[in-house]
Amino acid sequence: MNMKDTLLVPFSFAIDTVNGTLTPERPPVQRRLDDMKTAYAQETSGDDLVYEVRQIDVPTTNSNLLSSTTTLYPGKTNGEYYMTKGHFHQKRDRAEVYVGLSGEGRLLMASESGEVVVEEMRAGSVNYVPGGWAHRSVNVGEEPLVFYAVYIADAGQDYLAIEHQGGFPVIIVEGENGPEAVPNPRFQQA
Ligand code: PAN
Ligand code: ZN
Repeated sequence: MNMKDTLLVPFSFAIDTVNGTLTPERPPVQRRLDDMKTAYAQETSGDDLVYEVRQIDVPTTNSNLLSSTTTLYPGKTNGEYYMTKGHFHQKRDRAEVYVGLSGEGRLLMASESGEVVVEEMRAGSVNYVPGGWAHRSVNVGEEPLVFYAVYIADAGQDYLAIEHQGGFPVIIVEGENGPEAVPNPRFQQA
């Protein structure tokens, strides 16, 4: 590789760990209930803001690392906690690291053959998402869940595969002893 063609100038950002904003500012991508009508076990709608993603752009090559903050607001729709859409990476083998900054959440991970792993997210948690695992984060607390994600920049996001199988194998609902993972009635193994 000719480094002269690919040499980037180093740069730095500061993260506000309570609300996920970046300095210098990056415009957020916003997802509202209306953008995720079919993501939940029961169809939902409304203009409530569910989450915001602020991305630090780099060239989307496999020699760069893309990173972003996600601010996932607290709330529930039909008993299900607010969550991200969730995706496999378009390039299935691309891994990702999530670093929890504030709030309380769960990270749902599911393989293409339907295996499920649920991990906790909070300030200081580090979750490793290996290639081949779809991932969705869920806010189970009363404050915004804020985390920083870093992944190989050519990964891409495949949302359709998750939609086609009716979501993840489990959903996170409020149980008697707090948040619990229960089977997703809409899930159909691909
Ligand atoms: C994250 C997610 C972010 C939003 O940066 O993209 O939390 O979730 P959705 O992309 O599922 O809407 C990530 O996993 N990037 O690959
Ligand atoms: Zn991802």
